[in-house]
Amino acid sequence: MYTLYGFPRTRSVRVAWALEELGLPYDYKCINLKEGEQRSATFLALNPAGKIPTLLTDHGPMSESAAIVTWLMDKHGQQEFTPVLGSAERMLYEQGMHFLVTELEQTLWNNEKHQFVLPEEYRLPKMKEVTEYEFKIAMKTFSALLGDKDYLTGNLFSGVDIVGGHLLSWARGSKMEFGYDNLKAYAERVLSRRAYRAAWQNEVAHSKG
Ligand SMILES: N[C@@H](CCC(=O)N[C@@H](CS)C(=O)NCC(=O)O)C(=O)O
Repeated sequence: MYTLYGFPRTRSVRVAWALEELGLPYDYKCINLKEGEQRSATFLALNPAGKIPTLLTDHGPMSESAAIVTWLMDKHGQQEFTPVLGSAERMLYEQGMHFLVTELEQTLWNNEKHQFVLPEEYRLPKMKEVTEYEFKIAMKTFSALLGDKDYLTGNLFSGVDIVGGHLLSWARGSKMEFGYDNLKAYAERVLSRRAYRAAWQNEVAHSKG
């Protein structure tokens, strides 16, 4: 059984969501980021970066949320949640995943880093304006990549939509508006999935215990 180290309202929901979609049971261990538990020696032994999500697998600990989602889907999802390697859909999957984590995510992440994540002496007030500008450009690309498809690779929901859906929910939480009708409909479609709600609720429930 997998063990997922996470904390509510973070990227760990991506991994919990993938596990829920796949119907895999997992142990959830809350690493309280507010109390600095990610910097404990025990946790650093699992992930030297001191970050969640971290997934304990039969092959050892794995980090990087987007990679974990793809690995889990490839291993357990067969063709349901992950397009076949080398297929046209897999091309769209890889393109979408890399765009999301290297282009779109960075605008949201830098926006937060310069407001409350970085030590105060490294925060640049101008970055809010810069990241909002870059966010708009990235959303234009996201809307174009989705086009009139239901999901990023076509008709089937896959791991890349977990990351895409999570980023749209993150954008809403950061009050970053996106005015594209196809993205609004996509956000509803993806974020209304049972597995997403279950993952979210499970993380919140464990953080209180
Ligand atoms: N690229 C990594 C980013 C992981 C990351 O930055 N996680 C944050 C929570 S969303 C974290 O653990 N922060 C704690 C810290 O940096 O001290 C991923 O996608 O997994």
